[in-house]
Amino acid sequence: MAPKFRLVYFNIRGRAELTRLLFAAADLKYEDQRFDFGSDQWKELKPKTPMGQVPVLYIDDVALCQSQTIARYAARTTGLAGRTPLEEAKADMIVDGLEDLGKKLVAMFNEKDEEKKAELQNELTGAFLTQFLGNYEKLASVDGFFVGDSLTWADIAFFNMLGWVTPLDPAVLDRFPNLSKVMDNVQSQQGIARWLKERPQTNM
Ligand SMILES: N[C@@H](CCC(=O)N[C@@H](CS)C(=O)NCC(=O)O)C(=O)O
Repeated sequence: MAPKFRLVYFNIRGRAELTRLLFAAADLKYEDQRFDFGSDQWKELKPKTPMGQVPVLYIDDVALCQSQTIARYAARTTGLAGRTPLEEAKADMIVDGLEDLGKKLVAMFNEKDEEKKAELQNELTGAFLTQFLGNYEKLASVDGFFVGDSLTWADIAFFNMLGWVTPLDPAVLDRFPNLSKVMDNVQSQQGIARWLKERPQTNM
């Protein structure tokens, strides 16, 4: 019998959204359990989670935490991890590389001082992104795939991460045709297109 999946997280996209997108791409049914940070539900659950944090994916009674681990498991489960060990490694390389951009985004979003925040944003959307996206452009194919000739979790992870960047600079991908194609490939995938329309609208 197929296992029962339950993904537990706050009511934000945050660190759970990549897994939600992967499940959506494969039309895999799961319970998308959400609660608020300050809720009694979270206070009660926190000590019962493996590392005191969410997201946690419950696979029947097994609790898996660490968002990247969960997403990689979801990618393998849905056939989106790559077809061979080398393809898997290439996809992992793309996903792990996105962490460098993720860290800069988190630092910027968490900055309380408005002047410093603006400085961090300028740095990010300037030289850093130009170089970062220049490298990623070379790693994507003209058909818009990072690995092989079909969608993998690398494409979906890129799409998900760029969702935090495009509100800061909507034209950021204009000079990157391969990456623009990756974005198109992901958002036009049937399950993902449906999820993007129906997912809860949250500001993070
Ligand atoms: N490395 C962990 C970090 C998880 C994490 O920082 N979770 C935050 C929410 S995004 C959390 O649970 N915060 C509440 C708390 O620590 O009490 C992962 O990627 O899953």
